[in-house]
Amino acid sequence: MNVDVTQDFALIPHKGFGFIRGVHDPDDWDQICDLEIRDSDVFVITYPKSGTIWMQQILLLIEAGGDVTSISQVEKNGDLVPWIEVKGSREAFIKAPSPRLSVSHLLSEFLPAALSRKKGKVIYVARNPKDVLVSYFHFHKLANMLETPKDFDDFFEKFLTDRVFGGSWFKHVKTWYSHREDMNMLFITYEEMIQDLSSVVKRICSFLGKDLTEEQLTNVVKHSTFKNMKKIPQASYEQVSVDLLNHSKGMFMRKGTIGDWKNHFTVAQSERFDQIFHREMQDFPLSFIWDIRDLK
Ligand code: PPS
Repeated sequence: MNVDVTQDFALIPHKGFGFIRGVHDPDDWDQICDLEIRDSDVFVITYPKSGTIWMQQILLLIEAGGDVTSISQVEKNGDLVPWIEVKGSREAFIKAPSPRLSVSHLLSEFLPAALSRKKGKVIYVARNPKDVLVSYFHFHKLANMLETPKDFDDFFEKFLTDRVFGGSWFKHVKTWYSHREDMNMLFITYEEMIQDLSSVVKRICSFLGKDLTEEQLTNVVKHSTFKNMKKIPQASYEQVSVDLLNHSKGMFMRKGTIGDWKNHFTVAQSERFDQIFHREMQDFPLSFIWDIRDLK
């Protein structure tokens, strides 16, 4: 990652979205949408903290037929499945051999327009936003490109007023979901992955047209569990330079569960969040699991 971390944490507004100084290059913002897309291209789209690095690991393992040694040559999985919006990725994408696997937190209008002509494939991963908020709060403490929050209450307000990279969680999920018919899109949730990873991996394989043996599927699942990913430095981002992630302040692979928000939200915060959620999502056909005990 060719990023240049600064101490100016104010997001740079561009067409209603805030970019991170030093991490995102203004030259890319209006050019990513013009990229030519191959049918074999795969974009994983997430609001931050919704399962991005988990999907990086799964896609890499599917490509390698479950062989975990395929990632041993790199420092981190993001070298193989880069964020398309991070400086340098766009140029690298143009020259990369197929299949090109990328991740992104951007809104749909910034992504290649060809996706809306059913070129390439999109996997959108959504996570319940209370857990997203908590995960993002902790990530802000270790990520040097993001401002360390004063406290949880302060971050709670920032998240609800869209003053974080990624903007409004509601807008992100809803606008991407609205493209599920015009794009080749698989829409999955983090909670489904927690509930039954094996079924989700099979759905991803079928979506990508990958025909893995039972043994290969078993290995993909085995090497992408939270416990095992934590032991793989490339997957857990433990080898990333301290300039970017300060692991003495927390781990990328933190809890990996559903419902940790209950350990952070006050009753008043939870009720306020619920009200906003119901207002924003009342016409939206997606439901989330908010508590690990609600898994079937
Ligand atoms: S980022 O920075 O936006 O790319 O972060 P992202 O990868 O989207 O989200 C990080 C959260 O995903 C959790 N994670 C997992 N959970 C369960 N199983 C597996 N294998 C897994 N891999 C990553 C990670 O722990 C972060 O969630 P929290 O709640 O902070 O633990």
